[in-house]
Amino acid sequence: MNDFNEDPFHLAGQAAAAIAEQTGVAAHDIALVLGSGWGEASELIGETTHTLDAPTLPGFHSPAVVGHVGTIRSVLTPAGKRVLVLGARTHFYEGKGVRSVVHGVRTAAAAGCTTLVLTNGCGGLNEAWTPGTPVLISDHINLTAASPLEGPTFVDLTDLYSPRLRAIAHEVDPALDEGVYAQFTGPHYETPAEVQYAKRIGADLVGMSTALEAIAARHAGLEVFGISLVTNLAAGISPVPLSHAEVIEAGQAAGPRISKLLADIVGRL
Ligand code: 8IG
Repeated sequence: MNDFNEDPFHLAGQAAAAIAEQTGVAAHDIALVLGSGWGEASELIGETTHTLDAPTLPGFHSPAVVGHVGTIRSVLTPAGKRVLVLGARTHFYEGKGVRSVVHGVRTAAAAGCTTLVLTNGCGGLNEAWTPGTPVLISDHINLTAASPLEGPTFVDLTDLYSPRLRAIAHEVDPALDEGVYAQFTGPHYETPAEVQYAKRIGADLVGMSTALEAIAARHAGLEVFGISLVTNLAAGISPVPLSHAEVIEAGQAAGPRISKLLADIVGRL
């Protein structure tokens, strides 16, 4: 069942070739991964010229979660940039392997992208971040005990989340806070004790994506930008237990505001 018995970079090249062929766009500039709560953001970024069904492309699977979108779009911005919008994130908890998790990122790199924008929905450890608050990712802690890199690939991750791109985001919204994102494996949410552990090791945000993709992106030479939508206070921070319905609801309520924010940021990249 796994397409990844062969070289993952070769498979990404095949997917990129299929994207170029189906869109007629030889090279894209920016890749955008849409996480929970960010689904409508691509409408404001520009004109969608092509919509591809992700699972028809080499190496892509159908998304596992309601609220996640299984399409890949080519969007033309007013500034003339080509954005490859990946709505089909594969999560580590799906058990398809790390190669599957980072296939979209590697495909984007093979499709010519030089910038990667990662978005996600996550839990917040800072009580001031009410559900619906966007937070820039300044760094990450990878708690998956996995890496997308295989063999002696000693990639430097200093400044993984580009200070240059974070400065651009701050120009768009000077009030944006920054935080360290901890990627847990999921699919369960954390226990309150795990949230306290995350806090003590320096995390501000907890989620189930992004870190592995950012590592693969750096290895592929992409400049990385990450932004989280705090859709809930992490377990134990709030007295109320978490529900997936609430997470979706907080994302929907924040939708228009964060879509505009993201479009303004992408418009300046
Ligand atoms: I949305 O509280 C969302 N995703 N690990 N913890 C983790 N992932 C999340 C959370 C959360 N909220």
